[in-house]
Amino acid sequence: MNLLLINASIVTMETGDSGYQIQQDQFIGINNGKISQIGPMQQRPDTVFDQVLDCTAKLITPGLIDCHTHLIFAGNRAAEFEQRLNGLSYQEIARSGGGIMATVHATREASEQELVKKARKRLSGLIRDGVTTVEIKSGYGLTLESELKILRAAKQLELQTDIKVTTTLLAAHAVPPEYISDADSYIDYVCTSIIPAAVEAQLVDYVDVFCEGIGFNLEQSKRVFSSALKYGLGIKGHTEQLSNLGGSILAAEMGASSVDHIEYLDQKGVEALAENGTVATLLPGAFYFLRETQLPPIDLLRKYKVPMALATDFNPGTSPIASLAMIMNMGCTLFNLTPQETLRGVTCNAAKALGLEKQRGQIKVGFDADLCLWNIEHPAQLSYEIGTPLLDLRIINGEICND
Ligand code: DI6
Ligand code: FE
Repeated sequence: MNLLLINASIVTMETGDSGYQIQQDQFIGINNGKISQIGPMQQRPDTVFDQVLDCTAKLITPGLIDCHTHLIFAGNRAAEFEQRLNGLSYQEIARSGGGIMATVHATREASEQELVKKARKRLSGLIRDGVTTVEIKSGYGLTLESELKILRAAKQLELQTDIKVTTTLLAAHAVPPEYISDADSYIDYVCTSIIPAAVEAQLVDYVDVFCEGIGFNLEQSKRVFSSALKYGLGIKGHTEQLSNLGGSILAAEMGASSVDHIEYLDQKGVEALAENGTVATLLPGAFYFLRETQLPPIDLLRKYKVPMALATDFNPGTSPIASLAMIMNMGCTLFNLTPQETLRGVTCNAAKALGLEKQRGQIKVGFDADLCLWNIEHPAQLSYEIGTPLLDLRIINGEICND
């Protein structure tokens, strides 16, 4: 199956500023799911293609990548939202057994099929906004069986839809009730039982840790990362979200592909990211929903040329926002990112956060033919307009998606 796109206006997102410039009157040839040729229409190939798509009046970008979600869980936390509006803090609710643990209880009760069904609805919001790849974390099971159930549900989602899924084991998300006064023993269990089982079942690409006062300390985080690396998995961290424990430096020095949230990251932390090629993943949805005031160090990240990714962090407690368009707008309005930076954040830099920078996130010969056709004139519209469906269609592995 091959496909030829003609009369295309494309934004390639290749490195350098030119990647954001609109290139008019282009063709894109696609063979076997990969981009095989790109060029001006005058040089359109005369070989026969199975299908030709006229892209007049459309703008084409790489398919969008949501590189940080917790899409799979049961229950909802609207009551807790209400408690917060009545004066309790996120940390207070967590310490009193609500928060992440409330979702853990509901998720343990749910069947794999129920979890898939609920996640498909949430995913439809991301698809509406042009997502073609999504990262999905476990972390609402906190037992071997239930963490694997969540990862299997993530894999099911990939089989049942056209979306590409990267899976991340976040068993170190919170201390479960079974280990409540013994976090170290829980970390033993994560390292010696859950990680090996997830590897054995081929369910996991990355391992993540919530390194925070209400999560796990540096020493515990280090043990989890070491265990992941021993099994050949990638690592990433929820770090410096609510305080600065030094988790980002630890993760970066151990080779993390990204550190995520990072509102409290300081200069030393930014330097560590720059030195180790670690992506800074910004999550303005959680910042907004928790009404945080501490801004991530955007100017320092720019100064040190740290690639910035942007993601929904979709989850029931701090970011129940299944819209990447909304998040791109928040990236601009709350974090002062430019529309060029937000688009990089959900294409090339998001690909890098998932170790996929040589395959996805740019329109480039040899890359996966994952594309979005938009009914827009300028790429800044993707960060500007909220709620209007701007997407015409998505192409994944060279196949036109019908949704
Ligand atoms: N940080 C977050 O913002 C989410 N997880 C994390 O480590 C929140 C998870 C939740 O409240 O359910
Ligand atoms: Fe998260």
